[in-house]
Amino acid sequence: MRTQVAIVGAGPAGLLLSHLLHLNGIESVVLESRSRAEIEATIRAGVLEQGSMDILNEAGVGERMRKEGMLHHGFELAFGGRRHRVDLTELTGKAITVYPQHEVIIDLVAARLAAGGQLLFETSEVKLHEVDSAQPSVSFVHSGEAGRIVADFVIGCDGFHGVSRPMIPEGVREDFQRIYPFGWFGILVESAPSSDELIYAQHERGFALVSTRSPTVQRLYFQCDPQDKTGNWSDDRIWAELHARLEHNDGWKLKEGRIFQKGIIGMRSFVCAPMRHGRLFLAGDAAHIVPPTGAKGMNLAISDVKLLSRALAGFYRDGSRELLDSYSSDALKRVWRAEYFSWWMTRMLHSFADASPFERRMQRAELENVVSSRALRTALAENYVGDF
Ligand code: RFL
Ligand code: PHB
Repeated sequence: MRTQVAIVGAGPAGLLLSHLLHLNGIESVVLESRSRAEIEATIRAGVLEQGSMDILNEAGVGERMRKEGMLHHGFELAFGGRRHRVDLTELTGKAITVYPQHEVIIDLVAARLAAGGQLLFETSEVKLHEVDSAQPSVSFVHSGEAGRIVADFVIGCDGFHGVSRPMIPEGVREDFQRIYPFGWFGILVESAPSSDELIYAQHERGFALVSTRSPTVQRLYFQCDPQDKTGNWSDDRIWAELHARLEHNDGWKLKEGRIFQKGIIGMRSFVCAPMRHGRLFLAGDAAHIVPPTGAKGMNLAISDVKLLSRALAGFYRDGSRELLDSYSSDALKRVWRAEYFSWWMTRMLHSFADASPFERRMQRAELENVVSSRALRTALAENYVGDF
C-alpha cells in the first residue's frame, strides 16, 4: 500500500492531523493498536484551550463541542481554608471549555470515516522502517494479515509508550524527564457538579481537584501514592479524603454520588528533542508529557498537529521544506513553556513528603502571592488559557 502520510496512533493528535491533511487534499492512513470502541471510551483529559477549540472548529468537527462543551470563565484556587477565584476572562479576555477527550475522539473518528478516511483499528506489530530515507515505511498486522505502507512521511502520534520515539537514535535524541513522587486518584461520579467552576485545592493531606464531565457527571481527583491500588480505596474512604481536602468552614459542600470509575495515574514531565528524525515526525504525548495539573496535554497535542499540518501542506503545495525543517524547534518552544507551567502548578499545589517546614511555608507564600497580585494571577491565567 502507498500513501502520502502514514500516521501511527489514533489519539487526538493522529486523528486531527489526518483530518487537517485531508482538508488540504493530502492522503493519509492511520494505524491504531486498539479498537474503535476502546479509544472512544478511554477517559482522559477534559480541558480545551480557546486555541484548541478554534482548530477543531476550523476543521469542521466542533459542532457537538460548541453545543455540549461547558464554557468556563474562571476557576478557583483553594488553600488555607479559603477559596480564591481566578477570573480567566477578565484577566485575559479568553475562556476554556470543558469537553471530554473521548468526545473529541468520537467526533474526529466520525469525521474521518464520513470523509472516507483510512483508519485501521486493532493493528499489531507496528514497525517503522528507514525513517531517515526518502521512502519510509510502516509494517503491521491487521485482521490476521501482514501489511506494509510506503509513505513520504511517517508521523508518530502513538503516545508515550509508542514505537515511534525509539526510532530516533539515542545519540541524536535527548530525553528530559522528571517523575513525581505522587499520582492522581481519579473518579467519575454520577451527580450534578459540586461547583460551577473547577477547584484546584492545596491541602496538607495533598492536592485535590473538582472537575466535571457533564451536567450529571463529576470528575474528581486527589493526590495519592502512585504505587497505591484502587482496591485499597472503598467509596467511603474516597469520600472522607475528598471532604477533608476540599471542605472548609464556608458552607460549600462536595456533592456525593455513585462512583462508577476509579483509576490511578502516575505523574511525569518529559520532553524528547528533537521531535523529528529524517522523515519521521513526532506529535503529542509521543514527544512530551506534562503532569495534568496545568490541563495542557491534549492542547499540546493539538497545537503540534496544527504546526505539522501547515508544514506538510506547504511541502505538498510548492515543495517548500521550510516549515518542516523548523517544526521541531517551533513546537518545542510552546512545549517547554507548557512544561514550565505544568511543573509550576504541580509544585505549587501538591504535598511533597520530603519538603522541609521552610519549603512548606514558601509554597503557601507563593499561593498567597498569586491570589494577591493581579500581575501573577494574569500570568497564571495567560498560561492556563494557552495565551503563549
Ligand atoms: P494518546 O491519546 O495517548 O494517543 C496515542 C494513540 O496511539 C495508540 N498507539 C499505537 N497505535 C499503533 N501502534 C502502536 N505501537 C501504538 N502505540 C500506541 C494508542 O492506543 C493511542 O490510541 O496521545 P495523543 O494523541 O498525543 O494525545 C495526548 C493526550 O491524550 C494527553 O496529552 C491528554 O489526555 C493529557 N491530559 C489532559 N490534557 C489536557 O489538555 N487537558 C486535560 O484536562 C488533561 N487531563 C490528561 C488529563 C491525561 C490524563 N491521563 C489519564 C494521563 C487527565 C488525565 C487523568
Ligand atoms: C479533567 O477534567 O480531567 C481535568 C481538568 C483539569 C485538569 C486536569 C484534568 O488540570
